[in-house]
Amino acid sequence: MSEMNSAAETAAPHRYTAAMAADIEARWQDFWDAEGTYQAPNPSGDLAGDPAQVARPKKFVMDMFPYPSGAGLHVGHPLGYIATDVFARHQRMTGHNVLHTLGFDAFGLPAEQYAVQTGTHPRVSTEANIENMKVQLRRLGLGHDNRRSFATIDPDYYKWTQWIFVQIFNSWYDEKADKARPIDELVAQFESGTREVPGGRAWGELSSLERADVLGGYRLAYASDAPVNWCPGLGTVLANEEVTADGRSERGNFPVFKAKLRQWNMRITAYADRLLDDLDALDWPEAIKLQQRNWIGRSEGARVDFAVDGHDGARITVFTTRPDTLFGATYMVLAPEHGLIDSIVPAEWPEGVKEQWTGGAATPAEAVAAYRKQAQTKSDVERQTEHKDKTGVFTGSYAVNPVTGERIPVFVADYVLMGYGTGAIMAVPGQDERDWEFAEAFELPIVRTVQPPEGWEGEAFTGQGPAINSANDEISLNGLDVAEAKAKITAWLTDKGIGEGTVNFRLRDWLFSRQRYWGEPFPIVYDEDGVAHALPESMLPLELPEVDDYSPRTFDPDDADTQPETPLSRNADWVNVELDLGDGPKRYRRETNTMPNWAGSCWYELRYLDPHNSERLVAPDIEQYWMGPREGQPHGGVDLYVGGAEHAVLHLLYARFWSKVLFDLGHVSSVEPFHKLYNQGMIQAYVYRDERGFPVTATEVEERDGKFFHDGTPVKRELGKMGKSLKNAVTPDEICAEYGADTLRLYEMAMGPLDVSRPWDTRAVVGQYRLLQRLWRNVVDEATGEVTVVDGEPDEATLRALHKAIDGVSQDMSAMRFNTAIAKITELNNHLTKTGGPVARSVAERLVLLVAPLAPHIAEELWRRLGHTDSVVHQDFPVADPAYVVDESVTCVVQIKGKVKARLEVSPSITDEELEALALGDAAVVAALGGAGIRKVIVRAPKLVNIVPA
Ligand code: ANZ
Repeated sequence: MSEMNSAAETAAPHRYTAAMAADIEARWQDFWDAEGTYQAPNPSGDLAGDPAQVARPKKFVMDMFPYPSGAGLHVGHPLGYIATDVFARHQRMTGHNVLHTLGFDAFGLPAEQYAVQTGTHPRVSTEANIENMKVQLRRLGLGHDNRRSFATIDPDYYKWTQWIFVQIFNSWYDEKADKARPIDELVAQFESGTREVPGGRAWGELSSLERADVLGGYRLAYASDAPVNWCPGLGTVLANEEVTADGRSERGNFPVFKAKLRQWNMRITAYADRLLDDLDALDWPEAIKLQQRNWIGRSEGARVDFAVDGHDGARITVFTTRPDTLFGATYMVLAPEHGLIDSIVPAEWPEGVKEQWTGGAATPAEAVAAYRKQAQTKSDVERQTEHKDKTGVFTGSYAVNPVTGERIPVFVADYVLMGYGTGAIMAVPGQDERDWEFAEAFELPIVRTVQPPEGWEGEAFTGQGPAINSANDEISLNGLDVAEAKAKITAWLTDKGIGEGTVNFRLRDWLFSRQRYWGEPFPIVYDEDGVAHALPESMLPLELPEVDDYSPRTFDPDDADTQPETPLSRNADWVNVELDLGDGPKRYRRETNTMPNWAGSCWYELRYLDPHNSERLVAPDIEQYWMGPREGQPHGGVDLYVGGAEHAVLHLLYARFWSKVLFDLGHVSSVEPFHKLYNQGMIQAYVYRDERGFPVTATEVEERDGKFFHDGTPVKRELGKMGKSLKNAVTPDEICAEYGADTLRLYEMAMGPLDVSRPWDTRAVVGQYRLLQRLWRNVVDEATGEVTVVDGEPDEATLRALHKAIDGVSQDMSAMRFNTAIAKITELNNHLTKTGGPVARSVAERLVLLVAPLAPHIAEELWRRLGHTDSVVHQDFPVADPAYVVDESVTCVVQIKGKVKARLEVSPSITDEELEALALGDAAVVAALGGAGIRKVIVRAPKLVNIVPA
């Protein structure tokens, strides 16, 4: 601190300074901890408490919990935490039982990568990071119920993550009941014969392996050999959501390949419809709902079967959204990974094959093999990029168009994806742009089946119009519009048994295993036949074994032909075990994959409710109390969930899915985890780059005449993220040391609307510091430290200023407009400063209460100095007296034909009808009208009346 300040401190020893803020803040933080000020009582269990508080309406306010990174927090991180804290504090002061706490999402790749680099165990580094972050967070004065905090790596926590996995594994989706049910109920149906066993044999005749296979087709968690995203550079497979648009790993930016590997999946697709439908009743930003809808990607269409010419019984089933165009299907395409290809490829090229169809290969098999290899290195997005040159090879086989009877060539081409629909399409160049491009490149026939507008030539027509060229002896679509034609052909196909209407989703099942060490072990063992068994609850948690070598085996990032090796598989003692799963001791082999880092965040809201329960995930009455459905929240859920918009799909979709499974199985009463979602903006920071484009340390940059210099050389300024790598990180610790946490909190909340991104400006922080100094001065004498407030009534102007502020701040707090709340508090405080003289106690106290959610330490201190012995945290928020809120009168302008003829002083709450009557009765108006009739009166109460004479 500067010398000037210390001089001022001698003159005013009781001024609010950084040193005083530090003292106040530390003192009250200790007090709150000791008193358990922020503890939210549960209705029962070990956290039960004051029944009067439990009887209040509940508010469950939650943040997206942090990943405890080694770099610690910069000032951008706590933006959301401060906002939820302010909101929660206001809710507490308006009669709610508020649950607010924070845990840590602590499994995942970065900890493991850091551990590999430094040679420390990920648990050691992660726990140290958590401790460090807790210290940083505590300094901010966040009102968390610390009894409820945990980290996802705590065995007491992941026991229940594993337990939920077991519930999911042990259930199936009953389409008829439209919900998940225990798998035992399915087995009972197979046993009794009320449900036919796929394959047609009796359940009793199947071996245990065959039964396991059948059930695997139903379980909501199942292992399967499917093409997955294999990332040799990370040594693990990845979920679709973790692969970027250009086919690389989101983390590390390594190439990702399609590889066939046996992996665990979650059947999230069973919930596609419900995940879509239930979005409607959620109070979420529309943009996020839209992203989820697009990700789920529901599309209506039809399945159509095509016979393969010369291959008895072989069928290619396609999914199409345009069955009406069937008469125009002039060729077909299979995705390179399609399982049927090998069985339809003939030994020789058939006669009449065009040269560009063969890819220059001697046989169809060679052409297909070469093409497949090349396709493997491309991401789905690359393969689907519009107007890219279309590639493909002919399989040598023909299918039969079921309505035209024509033989149409079957191609393999990468613009068709295996992961969508059936991985096969009927190609209709006349109506589909991609098919048109392919047909041109491969000289395939084009038949239009929808009449394009006059003069339309040289490209596909994807619009609406009457069907043409679409008739045979049995059916004609000609003349029908697209919707009618779709309905007619779908009915015809269904009737013939070669197709039916279907709904297709873009959503895929969730790839759930990772070849990593630092994740939850699967509670799964395999018996000698390779059948998977879930561990019983008594064997949970299955703890991660201590291993010496927890680094994943990574490979040349570009080598697609590698195979993952799981770190857990290297520990033979842990992997091979003898267990009694109810039928005597037997040898088993443990699953050696671990769960993805999303698992722990799929259900953490529930554990906050009942964090120490060792018998259940959460006690039902406690879950119902905090999460259960209620008026306006038909699906239940957290009342406010705040976090970044980057989690729009992954975390929020996965958490919704788990919630629904737990609901179906009767473990929770809420169908949705998060009723209201709010995305805070980002705190951005200036990045300064030198000539070569490298960032230079932001604090060393000087500004001269709007130009920026580092060490005398010019640098460029741009707005970017904040972080160590861009050399522009500012830590909350620095700001707390320089001004105090209350100033930091106010500054972050005052920067702008919460949902908008804003640039950090350290030089502007002092503005909020000054506000707190003026607030202090309005209550405390800086020279003596005495409280200066006086008893007695304030003047009318002050009462108006006070109640207007109370009214405005109350509304702003509920709507999370903290920046405008601060502006109103500032206005009131300035009014008091300007008025001069001691402030009336009743005004000072209410001002302190208004400030309390935003700057809790100084508010607590002033509250105490004002003579109160109880904490400010649980006081009632002030209520505005409406009599002082309204302006006494406003001026209304009365116009005739746009010209002002009169001004009326009216009440601001006057209605349109009252105002119209008043205006028409006004003497000046009557005179100006001069007896002319009135055609129209436009009234905008309370400020304007516009009269149009006849
Ligand atoms: C014939 C057709 C004619 C099609 C036409 C479109 C227009 P959405 O809306 O995204 O569901 N398709 C189906 N499976 C595919 C796959 N695995 N890879 C690439 N394309 C695939 O799109 C469905 C349409 O995309 C389907 O309807 C199919 O082409 C294509 F005038 O069938 B259509």
